[in-house]
Amino acid sequence: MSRTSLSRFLIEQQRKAGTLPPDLRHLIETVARACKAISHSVNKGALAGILGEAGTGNVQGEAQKKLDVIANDVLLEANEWGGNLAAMASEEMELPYSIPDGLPRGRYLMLFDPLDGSSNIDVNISVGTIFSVLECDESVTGHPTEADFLQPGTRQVAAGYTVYGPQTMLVLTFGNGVYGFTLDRENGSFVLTHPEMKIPESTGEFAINMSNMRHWEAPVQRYVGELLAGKTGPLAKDYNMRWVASMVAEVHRILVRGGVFMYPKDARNPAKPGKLRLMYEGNPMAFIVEQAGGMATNGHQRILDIQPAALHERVAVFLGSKEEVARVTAYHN
Ligand code: AHM
Ligand code: MG
Repeated sequence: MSRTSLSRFLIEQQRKAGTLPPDLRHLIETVARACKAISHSVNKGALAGILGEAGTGNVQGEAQKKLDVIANDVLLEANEWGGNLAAMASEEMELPYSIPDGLPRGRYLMLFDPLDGSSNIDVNISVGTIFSVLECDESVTGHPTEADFLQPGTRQVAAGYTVYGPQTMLVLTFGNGVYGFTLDRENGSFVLTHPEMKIPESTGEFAINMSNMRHWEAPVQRYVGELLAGKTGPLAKDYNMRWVASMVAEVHRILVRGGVFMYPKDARNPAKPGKLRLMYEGNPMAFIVEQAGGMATNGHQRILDIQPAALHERVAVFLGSKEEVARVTAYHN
């Protein structure tokens, strides 16, 4: 059986006129290498003494796990030498990280959540890395600042995630479809196993943290109420529910077999539009989901159209199979 490695896939994309610039290809190769290293650490777990709390907090006031910090360091270290980035931003760092003077600088900006779903690490459930790539404006000559990152998701030139589950898989888009690669641990290469991933338009599966039900707004209460009502309700269908508490795992499940994922606004934090972060969770996942034929909104508008006002801005998320996301969005509007 002839296998397409990630490297071969990327070179082929580059050769198809104009679809993938060489520096973006290098950047993706570097990110993939970093994700392999993170995958090794995640797999070792307690054997390497890296489970548990790091004893520090991030800018959002969340306790960092040791593996959050390790994954962040791996991504920074791998990419600062690559020569393709002008700066990086991460869930784990308050401010953007500029490529140090003296190292080659490129024209891209990358944002990432180094280890998403990290409450799952200590209990051996899937976690993941999410990343989003933007172009740095040509007028920026010095070190990019937060303002240079504040571009809507429509400006992403690439996005992807790696899920560290029973298999480690890298899923990518450059804006012409979604491609999934499985890590072959024996030879250390990502192999194209899921070409042209497509989300089924309709679904019978939803994902939401039901324990927050009493805090949701009326349109979400109504929609989830209808899902729960099953065959005898207005949707005339029985639905199944899953909640991994790891967005990467939920989005991956939805890419493979359909479904709708929701993390709505919550009355406990009226000032925040949601829990998830727009720039390194909402946007890259929305780009991937749309490229796979699905839909992603904040209840009112397309996530990709939102003009961010801050690096760590939050967003309500409804994404997945078109029919369902369209329905819950219509209930809001
Ligand atoms: P994290 O980036 O701090 O790991 O938080 C994001 C995660 C998502 O992966 C997941 O969908 C959500 O938080 C789960 O939240 P909850 O524990 O409220 O169900
Ligand atoms: Mg996260």
